Amino acid sequence: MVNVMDLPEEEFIYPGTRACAGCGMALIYRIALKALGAKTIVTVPASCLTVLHGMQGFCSTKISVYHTPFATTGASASGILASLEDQDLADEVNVLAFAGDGGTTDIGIQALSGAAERGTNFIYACYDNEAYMNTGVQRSGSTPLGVQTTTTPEGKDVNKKNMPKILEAHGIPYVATANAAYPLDLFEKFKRAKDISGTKYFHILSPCPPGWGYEPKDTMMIGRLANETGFWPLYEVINGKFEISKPSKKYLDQSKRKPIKAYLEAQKRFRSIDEKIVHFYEEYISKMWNEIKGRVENQ
Ligand SMILES: Cc1ncc(C[n+]2csc(CCOP(=O)(O)OP(=O)(O)O)c2C)c(N)n1
Ligand code: SF4
Ligand SMILES: [Mg+2]
Repeated sequence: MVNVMDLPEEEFIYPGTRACAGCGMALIYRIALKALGAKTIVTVPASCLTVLHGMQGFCSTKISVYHTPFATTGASASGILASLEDQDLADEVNVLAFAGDGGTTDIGIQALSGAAERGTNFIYACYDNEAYMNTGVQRSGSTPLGVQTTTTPEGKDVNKKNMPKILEAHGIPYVATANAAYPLDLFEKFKRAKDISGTKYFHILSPCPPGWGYEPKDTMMIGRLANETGFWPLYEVINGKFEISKPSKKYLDQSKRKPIKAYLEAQKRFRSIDEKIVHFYEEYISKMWNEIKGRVENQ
């Protein structure tokens, strides 16, 4: 396990971006770039990450960033890689696609699925703030049950789709979940993915103060609660082998998990939920962890 002293001092994001205070996505991006280093080209669809990069003529990162239309992230990564291969540079330069949950689970899923099916040698990272935040908090396919958004004012009536599982079903060599509140785990996973050939997929919980309804100072607390309640298990699937990550390991024991209410009540987006939805989450978490237990025990 890496410790904080192992993180490179070099920053690839300049100070003073246009992201909100306490943005989980900005932290995820900063740590991922530290793991991948300067020889990285990023492709980004419309999202809060576009806004972080700044207006035409400015860029808040030291590395090259390509802004691609919403639906095309996987296809643009394939194109960037083909160009690098043509120049014999593909072994030296990492291709990184970085997209929000709307851009991944909804509008970009087709291009991503195609790139994964072709075995494109790149990393695709979805930062999941569980709604379309940049355009004012509309529901996405990754918004959880009961969440109030501008398009679900009474709370979303279905739960989020399981994107890591969908990517796992493509048979790619690396799938990982991560969480902005566990930057060292995130760093280690990006380092590992960098050395694996083929399509690597990350699904990263990205707390968002304005969209989720909590104070910017609480981003780490909220992210940690997602892990501690069992809502967001951290794991890797490497060449089909399932591995629970260290920060989540102890939650294999149900008695160690905090009640899901602690997570739900800390965020205004869940303010309209009733006991039925709380019960749904208890069952959802229990079922998810039984499946994880089965996978851990059957390796
Ligand atoms: C084809 C197309 N449709 C809609 C938009 C408007 N749009 C820009 S960003 C965005 C939200 C993106 O949501 P997500 O991918 O979850 O990223 P986040 O904003 O949450 O970071 C939308 C709908 C667009 N730019 N292009
Ligand atoms: S709206 Fe949320 S995801 Fe977007 S920049 Fe602000 S904190 Fe980050
Ligand atoms: Mg989003």
